[in-house]
Amino acid sequence: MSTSKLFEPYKLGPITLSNRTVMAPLTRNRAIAGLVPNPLAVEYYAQRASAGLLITEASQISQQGQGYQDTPGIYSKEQIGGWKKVTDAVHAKGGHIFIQLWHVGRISHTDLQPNNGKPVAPSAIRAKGKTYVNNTFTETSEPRALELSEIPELIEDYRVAAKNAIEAGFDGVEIHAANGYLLEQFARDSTNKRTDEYGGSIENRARLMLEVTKAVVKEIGADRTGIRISPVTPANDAAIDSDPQKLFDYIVDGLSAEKLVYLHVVEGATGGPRDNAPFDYASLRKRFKGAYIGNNAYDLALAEKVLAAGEADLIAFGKPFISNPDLVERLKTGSALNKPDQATFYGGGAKGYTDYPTLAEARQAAE
Ligand code: 8OZ
Repeated sequence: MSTSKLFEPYKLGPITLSNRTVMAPLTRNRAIAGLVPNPLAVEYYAQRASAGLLITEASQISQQGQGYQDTPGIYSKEQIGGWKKVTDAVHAKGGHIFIQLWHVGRISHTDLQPNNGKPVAPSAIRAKGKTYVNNTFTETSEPRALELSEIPELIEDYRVAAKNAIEAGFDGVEIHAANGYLLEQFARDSTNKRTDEYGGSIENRARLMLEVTKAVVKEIGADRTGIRISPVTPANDAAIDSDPQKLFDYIVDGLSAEKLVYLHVVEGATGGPRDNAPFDYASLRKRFKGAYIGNNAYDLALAEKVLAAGEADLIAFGKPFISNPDLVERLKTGSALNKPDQATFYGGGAKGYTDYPTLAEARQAAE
């Protein structure tokens, strides 16, 4: 039985997590009509409620913010109602849950956009790569640059989504500022070629992320607001910034000044190597006053090492949580893990979603 820090409680703002594991946000593309969370999501998240903190799959703040089919939203009454069932079930099992607020920016397709318009981005630069629409992988559409006059309504969409999240019973929200989506597109000089106050200098490129953060904090409070960043990921065709360290040191200073409850960092290439590019994560850790959540390819040994060294407060696991509803119990007892089935990650029903067995269920089945 492990006695590492990973299984000790942690006070995150007003809530106390029962341990230091976090279920990372995981896109599953199972929303039903109206982009309402699937009723199966109630069981899926409740099955995983022994995580210290659950973060939902990325959920778009508006129709414009959607980039893949069947991802849930957090902008309609029906969506709020669907999520309320999820949060109630998680809370009934003693768990805690944040929702990830998402705007994909240019990683979208005209078929998903209001009036089949172009997806929006800092600049009209198309991402090389595919999104999933109409039941198939499809090239992303050419985006258009957001007008300066559209930025206040965009920030307003984040604010309303945060308000909706609290109405839906979430313990807080995570602003998705990672993985090549809108806020990261604005931050990096590879994807942002604007000449107004949202482009050019680091200060200007960070502006949207910090303004969104301020709006969300003002609406729901800093102790219920976290953010996810990925300083050097190549995800979604976002070439690494010309000076990622300077950029993200500046951003994290700004986030810390807002007193956000946590900073969630994808270290390295999302879902890939942790050392794809040089970056000093300790610098972010030092600058940020709230909790630091480390993520990307952690196993038990690395999680224990990093927590023991004080390099992180919490550790987020992604794929292991897909295939192990009782991941915490398995890690604690040194038990084998179920392997995730990639074929059922995106779309479909209960298979590969709510049917992964717990240790007890596996034992029973073996009898
Ligand atoms: C996998 C497939 C589609 C979207 C991310 C929201 O990378 C995602 C995502 C992951 O942050």
